[in-house]
Amino acid sequence: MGSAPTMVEQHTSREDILKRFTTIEQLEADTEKLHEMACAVCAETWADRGKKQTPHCKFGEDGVCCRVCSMGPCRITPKASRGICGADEHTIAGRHYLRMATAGAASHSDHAREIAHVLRESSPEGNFKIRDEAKLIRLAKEWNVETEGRDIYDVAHEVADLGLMEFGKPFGTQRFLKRATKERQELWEKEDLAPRAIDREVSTSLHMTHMGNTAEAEALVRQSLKVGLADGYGGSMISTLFSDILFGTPTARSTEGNLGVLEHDMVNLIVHGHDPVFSEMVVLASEEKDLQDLAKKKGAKGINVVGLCCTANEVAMRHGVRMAGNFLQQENVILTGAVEMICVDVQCIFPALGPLTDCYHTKFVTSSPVAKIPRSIYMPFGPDTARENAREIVRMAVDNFENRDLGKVFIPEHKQPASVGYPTEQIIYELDGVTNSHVEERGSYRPAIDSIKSGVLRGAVAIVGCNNPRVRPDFSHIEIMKELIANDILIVATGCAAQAAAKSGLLGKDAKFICGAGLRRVCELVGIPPVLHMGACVDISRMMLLVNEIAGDWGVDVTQLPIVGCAPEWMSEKAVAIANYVVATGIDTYLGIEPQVKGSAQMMELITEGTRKITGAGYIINTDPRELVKSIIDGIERKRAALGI
Ligand code: BF8
Ligand code: SF4
Repeated sequence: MGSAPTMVEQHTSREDILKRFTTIEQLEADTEKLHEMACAVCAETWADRGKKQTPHCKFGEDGVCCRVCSMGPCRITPKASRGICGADEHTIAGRHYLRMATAGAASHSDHAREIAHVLRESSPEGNFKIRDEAKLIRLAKEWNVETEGRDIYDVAHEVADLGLMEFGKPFGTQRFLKRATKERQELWEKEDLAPRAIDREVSTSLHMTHMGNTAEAEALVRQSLKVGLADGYGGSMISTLFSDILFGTPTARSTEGNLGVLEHDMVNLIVHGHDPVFSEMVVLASEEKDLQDLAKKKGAKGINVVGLCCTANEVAMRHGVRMAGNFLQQENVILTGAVEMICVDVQCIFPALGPLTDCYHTKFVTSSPVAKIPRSIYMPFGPDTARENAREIVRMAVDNFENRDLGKVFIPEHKQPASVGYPTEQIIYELDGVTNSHVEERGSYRPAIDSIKSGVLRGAVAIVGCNNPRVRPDFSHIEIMKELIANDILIVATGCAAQAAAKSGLLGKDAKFICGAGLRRVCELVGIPPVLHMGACVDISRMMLLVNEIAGDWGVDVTQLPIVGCAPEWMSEKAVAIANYVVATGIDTYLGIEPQVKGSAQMMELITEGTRKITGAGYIINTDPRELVKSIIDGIERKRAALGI
């Protein structure tokens, strides 16, 4: 249970409270100083490259440049309303949009497949063991796998095999669709949106967008929803649940976020990317005594492993590993001059890290054949050799400590306390505490639903996605979150959005002091922050489970809930896949960056209004964060009014 505010807290002014947070201006000043230091060593940053890339190509921005065959590239202009084959702007923009969603779904799902293979290789003596048996047994029962009297690893291997079949099975649809409400399942069947094997949907999408196939924009948007669902209820959900089984279901824990987590007197080792198989092992290796001793022998106080991007979220919520920052912070960590090594697995890794690390003593290690990057040290990482690989990586970082050039070191001091690790189970456990003080009996959605019905909480928003230099990075995340919590709207966050919250202090318990009275009361009663960290981007699948269960318990369709999604600064193709499965689930999705389809009026209509006729939800797009947050609040209030609450 959380504690009541102390006298001091009750009498502290809002201005004093606000001083406890790191402001966007402070975050920007740190970045600016680091970027100046980059200039001094002739290094380039995203800001330099961004200047050279603007103004962006208008055809690309509008989605009306096609290069899917070598008769092209073809561009739609006032003079040329069709490409050589006759494709118009709607076809071209629609195909591009579907290809983005497809690449996103493929990326999440390939990551999931790796984890499924690791689960298949798990063994009591091996590098990867089963850490959440109860979750494995529940899933085995859901999938009709015999559990009675069997060795837990036999069960795990059979579950892994079934999981792997989800990628390529010739018949049937995704198993996890059954976790959605009955209404959603029926709708997906009726609208032919229920995804078959994940690889099948990826292949079909590429087939549809090949020269000379689908030209109808609506069909391309429908397939975007379907391939999105193959991600959300296929790849991402498999990744999340199998990771929980292998590495443990996260629980609430304390950590810190922002560049101030780097240490002057320790070996700083950054883990960056997405796949927890790699980062888990590096974290464990860094704790081994002989490597810690080696660090001391080299003059360091120890080994400081910190995370970046979604890997940071994975290891923070399972080990409390501190988070150095999000996507656009990946160059900043190198620019501090205090990082011995940045080791990466897959996705969202700037190729710029190669030339940048050349300007510093920092070693840049890549570990996956999926993400080989020039000017990195490639050290392939496999389940059998994982511990040895991880030890070698850590040893290399430790050995590099003596090469740190103190003249190049600047570590910004800002960091914030953060509570992380709120998967679905933890959120329900915590929110059930609003009325149920019996810790061991908690697990009902009722108090959460009642808090929303009574208006103590007006609703909930999932804030997700990347940061993006097209807008003022992190500004939209932070401003939108502050405004929502001030309006008694609970936030769940993942990915780089969650990291933006961590950097500013919004994952800390002080954030309750800038909430509306209702949300503050809930935070105080149960001791949670108003922005709940749910994990990495694949963990948006956790959010899908949460909304489906709440809708089922409430007895309404998902579209009726005062719950929406928001990606204020999204940039990646994975975000397009996510947005599609969120909309397919019936959840309105507010975007602060325009999808690159503006050159097609039909596509703009389809993604904002057209999907609404199919799934009951669509995009609301506004590049002004103040207007975007206002439309979110209005949207939530409209849903409340329609429910009569
Ligand atoms: O998968 S939020 S920049 S790190 S894509 Fe990438 Fe975007 Fe960050 Fe995680 Ni998600
Ligand atoms: Fe041009 Fe059509 Fe080829 Fe695209 S598919 S490049 S529009 S000819």
